[in-house]
Amino acid sequence: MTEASFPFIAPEKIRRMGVICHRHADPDSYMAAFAISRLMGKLAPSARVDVIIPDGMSLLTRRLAESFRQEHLVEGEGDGGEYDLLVAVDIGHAELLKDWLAKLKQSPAVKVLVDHHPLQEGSLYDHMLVDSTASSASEIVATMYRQLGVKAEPSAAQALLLGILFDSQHLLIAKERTLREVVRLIDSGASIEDARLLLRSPPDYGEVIAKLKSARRLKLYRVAGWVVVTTTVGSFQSNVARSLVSMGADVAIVTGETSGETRGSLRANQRFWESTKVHLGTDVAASVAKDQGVGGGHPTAASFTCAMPEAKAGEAALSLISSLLKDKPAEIR
Ligand SMILES: [Mn+2]
Repeated sequence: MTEASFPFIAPEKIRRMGVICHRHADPDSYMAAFAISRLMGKLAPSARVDVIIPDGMSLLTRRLAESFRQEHLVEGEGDGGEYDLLVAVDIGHAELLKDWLAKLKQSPAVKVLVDHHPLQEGSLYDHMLVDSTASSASEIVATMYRQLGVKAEPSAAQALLLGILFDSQHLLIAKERTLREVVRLIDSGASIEDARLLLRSPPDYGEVIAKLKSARRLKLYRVAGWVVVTTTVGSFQSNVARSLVSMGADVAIVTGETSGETRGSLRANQRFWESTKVHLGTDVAASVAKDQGVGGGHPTAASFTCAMPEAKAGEAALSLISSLLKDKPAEIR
């Protein structure tokens, strides 16, 4: 399936379409959806395009969405209207569609997935533009524009650059092809300086406290020569895990109970992934949550929710990683 066949349905048959983000939409998901809606403005000018936010946006996304306004933004349920085309973007696990998973299943629309997460549930969709080697969903959308021969207008180019910067750690993990797409977006009118400024957030002291408190509760382990840390915190699990890896941990396991369930966030550095090939998404998060929750993600960044208490969930992830590394965790005191 190639990007050039998008939208897989005759444009004149599209009266209304929806572009669905994942729950707690991040900038990559929102910006990719925004750019798809602009793309449809060129491919099917008479179609009404809704950008659908099934269950909230991150604070940063909310702020960015002020500058990248969507004429038809549907938050939550929607009006029950019929869609001819539904495009899900940056979804990862289908559960992240929340209430829209059932709507997607029941809808007679042509269903398309645009994603850079490893494919977990393909049977939902009629067509898939999935490339887990792409930096971001936004990069895939940039490729769609190029292969369809549609020039991105400056606001769409800027949106895609924001999505790519957000998901690639400001290009730190960008591959050559990502950089080539970035240069093309700049040629279409995007500004990398503006994008960096827009992504900069004022400090959130809730997050600062969460990070420092979880540092106080940190447990350190040596596993097959790697430094693995575990901690618990009630919110900001992914931010905490990311900052522990930037402090030098090879793997961070952060779990916390919120509203009746345990959320876990796992991060590793690139060196860990390259030398061990332990994939935090498919090997760890998915198996920890198996039978009692959902989990998945990327090789070095993954998350899960489950019914285990927070400490148990952390231990389960640690023992799974240890067994994959064929070693026992030795606590460093
Ligand atoms: Mn993404």
